Amino acid sequence: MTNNTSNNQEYDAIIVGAGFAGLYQLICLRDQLGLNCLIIETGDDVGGTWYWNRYPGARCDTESHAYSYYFSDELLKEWTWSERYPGHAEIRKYINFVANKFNLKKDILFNEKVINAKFNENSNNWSLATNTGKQFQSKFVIAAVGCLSNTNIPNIKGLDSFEGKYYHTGNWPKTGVSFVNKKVGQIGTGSTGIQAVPVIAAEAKHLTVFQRTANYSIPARNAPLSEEFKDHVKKDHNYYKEFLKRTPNGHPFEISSRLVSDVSTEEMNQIYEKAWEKGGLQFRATFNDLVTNIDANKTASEFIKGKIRQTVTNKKFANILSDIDHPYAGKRPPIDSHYFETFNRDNINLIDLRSNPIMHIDNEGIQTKENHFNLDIIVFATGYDAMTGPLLNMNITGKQNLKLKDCWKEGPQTFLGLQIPGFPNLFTITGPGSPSVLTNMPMAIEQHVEWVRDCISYMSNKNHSSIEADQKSAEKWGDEVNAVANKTLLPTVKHSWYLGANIPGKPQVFMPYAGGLPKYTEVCDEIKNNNYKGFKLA
Ligand code: N01
Repeated sequence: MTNNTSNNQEYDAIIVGAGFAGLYQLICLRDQLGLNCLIIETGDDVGGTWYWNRYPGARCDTESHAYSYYFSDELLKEWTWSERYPGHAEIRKYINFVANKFNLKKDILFNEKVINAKFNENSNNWSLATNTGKQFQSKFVIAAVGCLSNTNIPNIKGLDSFEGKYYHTGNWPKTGVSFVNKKVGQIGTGSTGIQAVPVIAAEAKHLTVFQRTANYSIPARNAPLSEEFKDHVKKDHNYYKEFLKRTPNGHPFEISSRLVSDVSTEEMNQIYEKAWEKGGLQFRATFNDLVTNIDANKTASEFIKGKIRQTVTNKKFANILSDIDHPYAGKRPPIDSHYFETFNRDNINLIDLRSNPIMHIDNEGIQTKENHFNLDIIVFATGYDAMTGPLLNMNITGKQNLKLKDCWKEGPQTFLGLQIPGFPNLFTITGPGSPSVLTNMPMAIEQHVEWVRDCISYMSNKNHSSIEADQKSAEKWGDEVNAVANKTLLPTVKHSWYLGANIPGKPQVFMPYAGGLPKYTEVCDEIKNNNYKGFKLA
């Protein structure tokens, strides 16, 4: 890959990150508005989250026909997914296909990480610096850095002394990792850990899973797509384009309007059974009140716990796995391929860290309160400093020397997750305060990217050189984000990464907007149609 840019260049717009968001932003600003743009990307290729997440079993849990760009009919006709849920390698193929089709790589600077971004009030532009000392100037900066790109390896005493190898799932070696004849320990049982366990156990000599919080999971029922379905998606993509925009989470299924109390227990169980057989995230769409009413939620939670107990034959493991302390879908609900069944293998062990916590790591492995585990490889499926981490990592300084890390010491404050008061001409794609991680990401990304494009186009037409979120608008939006979240069960799960609770010392604030993508889009459109009311234009 060539880096065809010289040092200290000036751009109309610099986009940070070459994932789904950054690539589409480049198309919008460069090809549609004719701006002089550059993407700066840490990796050596496009892909964003899928560039880094190559761990065993890594697969998207949005169905492939929805996990696509919808802005180009031509692209929708040209690309064909092979499976119900796309694997990480196929997604990288797709995103490379897009980058090549739109000739994007020539405007991407790879292998450079933005480590500083500073707004210059006199010249009304941004200075960016990278880890290799390169400097750039740009009128606009668009942070397309992803919500889950700042990996979290917990600070466990003695990790440095471990003589085996250790890896974080979100920074997986491109060359892969062989588990053949290895004793492996995996810490973490979130969406990632649940995908990794069956694949690692199938290859390794032995796998020990260290679980802190037991988790729900629904079978994904992944399978190759039939030729009929592939044809249907190509022929009817306009139907999905409209559908995905009107459904709250941007997924390709209807959310039922019925409440749990509308049906008999027998009917309810039949509905859950059918959804379990069908598999996937639509399990949570079986009833309208699963994420808002704790009694309704308990019925789903108990159903899944029952399935875990039926599946896992070792009673001790079954109890550890089904001892779940929070409502179903209160945390991000995982889907899996034979996760619970894997605990019936004879080369797996499960440790409940709540009763038997990790004390330290030594040269040979992991020491818990009660046992020592000799290991060759430790896999950290321990998640991310989500949403705010990737932005704070850029060391952003706004007007009057305002540091983002100081502004956000009590938690993130944004207007619509798109802009931060005090940081003019900086846009954040799927930033905190936007639907982002609660939706099918490409849908949320397209909406944001197009909003930013239209905003910059408006500024150019009206001869504005600067836009900045108004402080009061951001405060009001923060209240709205909280109010909407509080109508759901999501903020009640105190160990959720949605609240930043997985990172010691991180302020605990519910970060995504839970009101759904259609409602959010309506708010954004109204602001746009009112000449960007709530933003200061100059
Ligand atoms: O991370 P997580 P993830 N000691 O934070 C445990 C998306 N995603 O990478 O629950 C011991 O959810 C932690 O325990 P606890 C999706 O949005 C998408 O799995 O904090 N354990 C938990 O079990 C998802 O939600 C896809 O008590 C520790 C696990 O590590 C998000 O990424 C696929 C620990 C971390 O779970 C993040 O998922 C995969 C410690 N010190 C992921 N620290 C798609 O398919 C943490 N843990 C699109």
